[in-house]
Amino acid sequence: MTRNLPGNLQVRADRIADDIDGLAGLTEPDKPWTRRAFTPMFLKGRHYLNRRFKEAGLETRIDAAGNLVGLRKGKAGNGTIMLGSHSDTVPNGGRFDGIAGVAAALEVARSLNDAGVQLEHDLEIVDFLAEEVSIFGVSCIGSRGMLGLRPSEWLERQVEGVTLAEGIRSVGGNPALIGSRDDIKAFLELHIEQGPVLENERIDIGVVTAISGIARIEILVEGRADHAGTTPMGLRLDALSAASHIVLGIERTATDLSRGPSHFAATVGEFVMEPNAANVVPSRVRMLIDARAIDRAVMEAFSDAVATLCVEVVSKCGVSITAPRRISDNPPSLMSEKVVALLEESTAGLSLSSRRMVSGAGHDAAYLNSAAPTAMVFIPCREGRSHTAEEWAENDDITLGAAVLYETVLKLDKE
Ligand code: HGY
Ligand code: MN
Ligand code: MN
Repeated sequence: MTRNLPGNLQVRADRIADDIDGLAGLTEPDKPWTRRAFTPMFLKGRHYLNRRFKEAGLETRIDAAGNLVGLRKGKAGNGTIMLGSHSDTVPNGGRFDGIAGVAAALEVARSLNDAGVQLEHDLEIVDFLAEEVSIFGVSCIGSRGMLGLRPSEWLERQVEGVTLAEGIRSVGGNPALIGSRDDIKAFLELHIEQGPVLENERIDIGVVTAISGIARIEILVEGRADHAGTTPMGLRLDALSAASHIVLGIERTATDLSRGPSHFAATVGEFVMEPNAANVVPSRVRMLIDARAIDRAVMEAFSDAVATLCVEVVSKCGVSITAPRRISDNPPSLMSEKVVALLEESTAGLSLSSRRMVSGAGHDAAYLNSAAPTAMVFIPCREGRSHTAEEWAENDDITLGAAVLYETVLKLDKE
């Protein structure tokens, strides 16, 4: 929803728009908007941001984990207030997922300069490396790396002949160094909601109280390749039809669990069948479930239900199914009540409406939360759509969110 911005905002909408558009101009040409981590296009985005960070008077560096960090010095020795998000995208993703948070954070730094404010604390503006699931199949590589939370075995993951360690080096990081930060006073991340609540309820700001845990569960279904024309229906071991029973069972279970008191969602996001030939009975299916829960007990209930479903499908279809394997399992992250309250104070001070909410999406903030009091600012996005080229957020809404960040940095700085 466009609006008339209050006249007394410290932050400027035009500069935010310039950065959103500047990054939107850097996308794989035939797949708007795509700027995947570890690609030449991503490095073009980094080059753009590095220039804009410097223009804002920030001292820039690439840390060992591969994050772009812009430092605005405060008075020595009081620690760091950190703002940031990510500039990498999913394929054919949006112009705002992550990017809005980096642009808003950068605008806070510029606006503090305009106001001649010297903070007690250092301020860091961060573009975290590879928040999205990249070619290496894992997410939040930079934020985990910054805090020593990146599993060491990830570095040897090799895709298209490149290891993750080489990928981190390619953006200027040093994977041999284990990250650790004990100086972060607080972390704030602005992000588009990626859901419809704020728009539907016509609320300006979402204050995030928890970030869902994310489990990714792999299931392999082994059938038997046979001639599609001659094999009697009753004698087939059709891996695809067996997998279909599992997929529909997952949808039923997730829908039931989503009607419970806390957020739950699950999707079979990756699905590969073999040999994928019209006249061959499918012999094998690999599927990857992405499941999100705020309540661990609900995630375990889902996981148990999937295991039971697989046993039922084996006896029904005669195929063999490997036990569902959790290839990643990140716990939910409860935000700092103190920082949540400061965000609400800032929002009220700006005469903006706000509501508390949880995040079904994962964010770098989930990891920063292990090192510092952390909370997030959500802003509305059109029809709640995200991870699609149709993703859209109004620049005025991003600007209001940036104003909330600005006011909250000032409050944190005085503590
Ligand atoms: O998948 C997520 O939740 C985030 O958008 N990376
Ligand atoms: Mn995303
Ligand atoms: Mn994101």
